[in-house]
Parts: sequence; C-alpha cells; structure tokens
Amino acid sequence: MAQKVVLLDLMASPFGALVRIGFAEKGVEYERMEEDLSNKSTLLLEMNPIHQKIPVLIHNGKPICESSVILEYIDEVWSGNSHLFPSDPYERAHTRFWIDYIGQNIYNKASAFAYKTTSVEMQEAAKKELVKCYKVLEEELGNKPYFGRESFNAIDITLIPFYTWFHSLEKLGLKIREECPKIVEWSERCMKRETVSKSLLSPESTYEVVLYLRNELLSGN
Ligand code: GS8
Repeated sequence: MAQKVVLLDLMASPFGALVRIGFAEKGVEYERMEEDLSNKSTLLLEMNPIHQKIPVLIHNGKPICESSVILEYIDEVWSGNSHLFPSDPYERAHTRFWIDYIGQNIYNKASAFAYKTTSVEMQEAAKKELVKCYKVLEEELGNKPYFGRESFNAIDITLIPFYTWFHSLEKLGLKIREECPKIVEWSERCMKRETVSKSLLSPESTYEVVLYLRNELLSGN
C-alpha cells in the first residue's frame, strides 16, 4: 500500500526538527505542512485535540502526537537497516530516560532565558538552570562521540535541534562555548550530517524568531 505520510510542523520548532531529522535518517518521504500557531488549522485541532501542538505525524490518516512518541514510531515503522533506538531493553530504557530529560528541561529553560522572562533576575536564574542541565548532559556524554553509543541515535536527534539556539544564547549573554565546550563540539559533529543540517532553521533565522517572541512578551501580546 502506498504510504501517506504528513507532518504538521513549524520550521522554528525544535520538536518539529527532531521529527524531520528522524525522517531524513530513515529516508522517508513525507508532506510537510507548516502551521501558523496563532491561527491553528482545523486539521491540527482534529488530529491533536488534547494538546493542540505540533508536531503531529499523520500516517495513512491516523495521528501520532508528541515528538518522542513520533520518533520511536518512525524507528519501528521504517525499521530498515539503521536503528535510532537500541534494541536491548535496558539500553532502550536508558535512551528514553535521556530523551525525557531533554524534553522536560532544555526547551523550557532555553525559552525562559531567551524570551519568556521579563526581569533581569529571572533571566539570570533561567540562564543558570539551563547551563546546569547542559552540564548534566555533558557529563552523560563523557568522551563518547554520541550520547550513549558510538553511533548517532535518538538521544542525539532529540538534543541537536537546540544547536540553532546557541547563536541566540551567545547574543543574549550566555557563553555556551565557554560553559559547555564538549556539548558544542558534539553539536558540530552532529551538524556535519546532512540529515541534521538540512532539517534545521539557520541560527540567524532562529535569532529573528527569538527576538520576535521577546518583543511580543515585552509588548504584552
Ligand atoms: C511539545 C511540542 C510543543 O511545545 C512534543 O511534541 O514533544 N511535548 C511536545 N509544540 C509547540 C511548538 S514548539 O514551540 C506548539 O505547538 N505550541 C502551540 C501551543 O502551545 O498552543
């Protein structure tokens, strides 16, 4: 049966980006539909009525929501030769643990620092929290080329979309290159993969989005 694969997406979203990287790694062809989150499509509201968020994968008419769930689904459906998740149950649990850690922490803390705080004190606190999380991740990475394994995998896919934020973080006063050099080195290694570099918004465009969101917050919209 011909597969109909649609992704409800937002180019600037790190959650959308990780799904795009998953598809690229597997060589899956799909139709990408860009959402306007200030005016969500009826399709998005129908397909993800609980959270009403992107990304949503619609596979042969059926929705799959939440980026980490989508990534695992992609790995299972388009199994092929390369696997994004390990097959060993313990390693798989370990992978899920770190994906959850990234999902619970990095976006919230990076957005709090970059555009969700109004006072200098709150921004400073968010900055410290974000650095703390990246240092935890740096520790987990150790001296390995990729998280957990020798080869690029689901944990790397989940974290790498935030690389495009590094330029914004530096512009706003977080010296990520000095604070977490190993994470920057790992990011640059991942960025050499076309599946990654072609799936991400540029650092400059990401900064424009950050400034736009910051202005929205400051003007009370
Ligand atoms: C988060 C997705 C999300 O926050 C996942 O898929 O992993 N846990 C989810 N999506 C945002 C865009 S990214 O900034 C979104 O769709 N927001 C719309 C809204 O909050 O109304």
